[in-house]
Amino acid sequence: MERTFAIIKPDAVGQHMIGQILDRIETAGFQTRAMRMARLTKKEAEGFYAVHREKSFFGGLTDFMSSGPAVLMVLEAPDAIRRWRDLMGATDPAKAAPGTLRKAFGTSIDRNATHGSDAPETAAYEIGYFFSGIELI
Ligand code: IDP
Ligand code: MG
Repeated sequence: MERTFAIIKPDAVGQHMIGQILDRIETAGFQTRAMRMARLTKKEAEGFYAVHREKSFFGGLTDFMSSGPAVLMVLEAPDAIRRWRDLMGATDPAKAAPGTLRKAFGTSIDRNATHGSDAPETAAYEIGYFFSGIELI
């Protein structure tokens, strides 16, 4: 079993897509080990995306991620990191495959509905950034 960290981003929450995205997560066979809603502060978003701090889109990305409530989740499944990224689709919804979440629910590369960890080390960092061990059920 493997765990990954997922976010339903503020664009998708604002468009009332939480339920549809959770339905897709459960239908795909992921177990939800932790979940809560939060509105990130700008500083929390900057810490979460610290790996991107030199990128041109960092300011816009962290503004967006702190612009409204998001759903933070720990998902578990065999090969969860790769399987959740496959279900999300490409970063840019315009390039995401049909049937993926970003194709269905994203509107642009900076409003792409969901987040997923990209490797075991980032999953461990991201899970620990938002959840303590006692919250993982
Ligand atoms: P990922 O979310 O698919 O792992 P990353 O490259 O880690 O993609 O980028 C983090 C987030 O930053 C993306 O989900 C997207 O919202 C945003 N982003 C990435 N590249 C761009 C860009 O070129 N312009 C604007 N936003 C971007
Ligand atoms: Mg990434």
